[in-house]
Amino acid sequence: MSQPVALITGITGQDGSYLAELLLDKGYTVIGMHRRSSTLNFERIHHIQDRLILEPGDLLDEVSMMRVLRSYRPTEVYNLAAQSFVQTSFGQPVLTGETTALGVTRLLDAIRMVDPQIRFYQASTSEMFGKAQEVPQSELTPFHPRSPYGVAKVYGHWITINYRESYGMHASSGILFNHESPRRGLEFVTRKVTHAVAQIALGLAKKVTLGNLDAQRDWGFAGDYVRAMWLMLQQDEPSDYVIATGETHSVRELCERAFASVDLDWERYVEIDHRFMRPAEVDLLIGDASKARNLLGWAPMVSFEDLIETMVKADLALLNAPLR
Ligand code: NDP
Ligand code: GDR
Repeated sequence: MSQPVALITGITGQDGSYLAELLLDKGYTVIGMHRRSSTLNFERIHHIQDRLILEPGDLLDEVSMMRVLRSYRPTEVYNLAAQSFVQTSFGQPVLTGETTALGVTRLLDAIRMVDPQIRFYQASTSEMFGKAQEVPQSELTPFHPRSPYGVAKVYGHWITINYRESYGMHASSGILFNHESPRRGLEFVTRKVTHAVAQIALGLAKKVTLGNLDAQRDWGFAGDYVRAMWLMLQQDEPSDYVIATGETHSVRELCERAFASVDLDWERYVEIDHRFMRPAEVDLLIGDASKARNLLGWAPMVSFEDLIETMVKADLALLNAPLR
């Protein structure tokens, strides 16, 4: 059998790097689409760069996606690219809509024209539940997004279903709850905290400034979650799946846990700044991943406690400290 070929958009992001590793290990030829920038941002894929085919392209530019699809004829496309930071979506709602919502249509339509047999994965999100109508949230929970990002992702989710229903495409959506790792962007709260903890432990900073400590999230490990993406595209039928741990923790607990891992009391170092509060907040997310467990055989393997400890250790190592 010939080698399977996968295209990943958002290859330079957290999930793109873990998914690329997984697919390479499975023997795929991996094409990574990245957008042009004046400085290279391949830090997350540096270690596998010589095994990847990297092609410039942008979700804002359908022509670039058609070109990549025609050149490499992938059998699977994973759409991980997005303006993914919720806070930024309040300041740049139109760009967020162009990329995170309409970008999905551009890619789906390019696939439809080049080869509608290509299997497609859309990176949907628990942010679509927003002001959740029920707890825990499953595939059947109604959406009530609370940010331009969440609204854009609802569009991306429904256009994926629409292309599935209209053109019979094998298009699936993973409704993934928050997932983190040492490769998480520094602006997201877990990494912001673990990086600050490492800096404080090493005497490089004195405090960390946060927003809403009461927000609760269902945090898992990104490496576990990309496995679910791949499993979705191996099914005979396309569908939508919630991927979550089923456990929730507050930002306050995150701080407690992260500071405790270097024997510090978080209350001495955390300050509140209203700049980090959002115009509308998602208060409580907790996912019910029973469908994925039953149909995909998927389960998370890394606990919240281990995840946070690993992230703190990685940040200490990054700042060149001896591991504790
Ligand atoms: P990141 O923010 O780490 O990565 C986003 C990627 O999208 C980057 O590679 C970025 O490129 C790329 N990108 C942004 N805009 C464009 C564009 N116009 N054209 C092409 N590429 C673009 O996100 P994650 O890896 O954490 O998340 C992956 C996907 O999953 C996203 O769609 C996110 O919204 C979604 N998601 C994430 C969850 C999480 O907890 N991590 C949970 C649920 C969904 P560049 O490096 O150049 O900025
Ligand atoms: P989220 O992640 O918005 O859930 O989106 P983020 O880590 O940004 O926020 C989580 C919660 O923490 C609160 N918070 C802070 N957040 C940030 N970033 N910085 C702070 O200083 C801070 N203080 C408190 C937030 O208010 C929020 O309630 C992530 C992204 O990866 C999305 O792309 C993805 O879809 C969802 O997870 C699931």
